Amino acid sequence: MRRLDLDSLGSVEPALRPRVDPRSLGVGVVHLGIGAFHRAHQAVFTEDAVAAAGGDWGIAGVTQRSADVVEQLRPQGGLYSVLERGEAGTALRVVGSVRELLFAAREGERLRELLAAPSTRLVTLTVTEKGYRHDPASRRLRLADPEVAADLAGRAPGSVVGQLVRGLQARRAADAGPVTLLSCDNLPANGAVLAGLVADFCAALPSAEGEPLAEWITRSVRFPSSMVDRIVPATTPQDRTRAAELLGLDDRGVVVTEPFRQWVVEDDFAAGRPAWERAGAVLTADVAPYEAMKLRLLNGAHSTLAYLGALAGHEHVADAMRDPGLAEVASRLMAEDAVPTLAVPDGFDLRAYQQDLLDRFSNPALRHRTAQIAMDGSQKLPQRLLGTVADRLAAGARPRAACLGVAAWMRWVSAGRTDDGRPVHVDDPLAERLQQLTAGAQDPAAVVDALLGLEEVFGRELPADPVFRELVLDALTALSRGGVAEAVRELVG
Ligand code: CS2
Repeated sequence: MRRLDLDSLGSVEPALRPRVDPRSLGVGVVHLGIGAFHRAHQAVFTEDAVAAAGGDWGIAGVTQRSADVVEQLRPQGGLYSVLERGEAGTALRVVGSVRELLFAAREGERLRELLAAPSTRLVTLTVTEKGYRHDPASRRLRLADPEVAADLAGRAPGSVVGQLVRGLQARRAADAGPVTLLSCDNLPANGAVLAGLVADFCAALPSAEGEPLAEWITRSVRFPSSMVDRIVPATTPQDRTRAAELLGLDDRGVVVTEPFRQWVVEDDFAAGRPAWERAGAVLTADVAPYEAMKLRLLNGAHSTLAYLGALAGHEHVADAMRDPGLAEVASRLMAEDAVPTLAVPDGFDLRAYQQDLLDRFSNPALRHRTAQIAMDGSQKLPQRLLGTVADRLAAGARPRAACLGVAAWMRWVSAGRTDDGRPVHVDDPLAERLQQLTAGAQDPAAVVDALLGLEEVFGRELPADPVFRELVLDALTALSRGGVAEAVRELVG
């Protein structure tokens, strides 16, 4: 079958083609971390914004860890399809907003050149929580991280923050003007966090180099925050086959997603932006209420369903949702624990939002693996569950569902096996530490105490709270004794 590219695009049904002529689109955005999420989210919003209001906002997509996406998309002229799978059926569109691809490890020079180009006015990021190389509890850059330390010593940068700071240094030297750095990762106050990490990196440089750079950054660079939302599971061979049927072409870069998409962006840009509001995004002065709502309700419930579901032998989130006990845990976590901690914008219907989340999780057309969401828990727990727990404890409440989520993570990283005896692979930047800490732990109390000692995850206050320890220990004890079934029964009856 012929491959999708700029020449074969003419054979695709017109309604499925990009909404902007890719050949006419110049690059204005550099995106770090061009995985499936970016291609199904910001790249779609950007194409629709340009279709509605114009602008040279084509994207140069940078991969960090592997060259796979470059190899998939470069021969296709950056084109790929987005396959939307909902209850009502499947839809496909080809997206053309990605105009250039590079693999940072091999093309660092080109990355620096792009970051220093006056035509680049926006740098966006989806590098996942661990890509920031910070301590989630303190939100400071881990200066001792080997990648960060090597970047500080002056090699061609390998960490995201190193790449950004060296790029900004080149931009300042080239007098290329202001630019905006927009984080699109699932971290609270992601813009402020990124600004802080860039400042931490500058402060660790020799002062003659770091100080004037930091001063220029303060004047010339904006770091708005944003809340992103779209469920994007890993693409399966079945998705590729389905896309080929709809396209009549072979597309190696297909991404699969749900019909829903949402983007709330703090409207604070140094050098313009695409008219994303014309594509359905919300541009606002304060993203914080939306962020907290999304991280605590969607991601908090997602992670809880992922750990409990994976331990109980459910391969996908929709399978876990078919288990009435697990669906009830998700719904109580939201309604009883998270909702009371949220201050939502006026007129926002939180009840409908929670129901929509349960429906989205139950979408049987999406094969979203629980093991995929279970990854990197040490980087996800604070903003997804621990914030909720801390706020509820401070209010004198007992957030049992959220503590069950924390205990399920503890079980996942310490038990080595699922309830039915299948081996667990812990994929986490702290995997080795987690393993060492819990290796000698003989009983649930020892596991809880060992893991609560992880200050970079739990901070100092929570581990010292006796109610928190008690709730997590009760849940972990039930998980160890009678598996997910018993722990869920204890919570929901
Ligand atoms: C998921 C998210 O993998 C995960 O940890 O919880 O990627 C989730 O699907 C998105 O945040 C939805 O917007």
